[in-house]
Amino acid sequence: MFTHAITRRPGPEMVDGITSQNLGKPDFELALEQHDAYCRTLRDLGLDVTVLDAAPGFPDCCFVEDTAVVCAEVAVLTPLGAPSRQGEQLTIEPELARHKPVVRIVPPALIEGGDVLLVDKTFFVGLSDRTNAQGAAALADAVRPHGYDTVVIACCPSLHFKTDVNFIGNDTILVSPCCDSLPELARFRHVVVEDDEAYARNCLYINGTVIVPAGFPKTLAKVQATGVKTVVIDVSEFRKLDGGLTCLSLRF
Ligand code: CIR
Repeated sequence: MFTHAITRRPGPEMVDGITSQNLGKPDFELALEQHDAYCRTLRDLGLDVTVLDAAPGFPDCCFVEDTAVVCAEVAVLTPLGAPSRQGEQLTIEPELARHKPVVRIVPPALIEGGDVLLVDKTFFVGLSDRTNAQGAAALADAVRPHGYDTVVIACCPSLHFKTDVNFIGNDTILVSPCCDSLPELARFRHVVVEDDEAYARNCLYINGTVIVPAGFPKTLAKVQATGVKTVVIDVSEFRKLDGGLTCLSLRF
């Protein structure tokens, strides 16, 4: 069960955030409204939500998921692989320290939270342009004393592992065709999301409800067919920066 979430409002600098999309610049005012709605949804699902102010100098600072990996026992600060985001993890440390003991991973280990999926007591870590093998090993070292296993996966060439794979409850994952046959994921039921709705692979599971991004009817139907409750919200302005639903919060 999650009880808390930390989010961070985007700042006007978000228009200079990193992107691989060709969807235009985000509309800052609309992004603020969508961010408010996102936080409201988490509250409606029972979470105590802390909303931080934007961190000047970090255009991608609203994507807090990448700055840390949090589990029940500890918060692990992650040195981000994107050069313009390096150091961003330190801006979240004071807030995390209010809740958990904090462990810092340091370069040359690099790891972003978007590459880390926690299910029960297992961390699945995808290697990517943002996360290297040293980063995965450092995370494993930080969480092993608390009884967690770490499974390292050399996955598809996507931005993050959770661009391709997300947990939606009932032992089920949403998965890209490319990651569908990974032996490390064989223990799960798979719901394959085809490339025409690739963005919707990044759904967010909160305590029995799956938040699904607006505009992806096939994925919504597939998620609903698993029997789980769903809520749909629009995060179009964050999509313009490659940001999905999971990356807008840290949950614990
Ligand atoms: C970035 O490229 O770092 C941001 N524009 C998007 C980060 C998305 N993070 C995530 O999916 N965990």
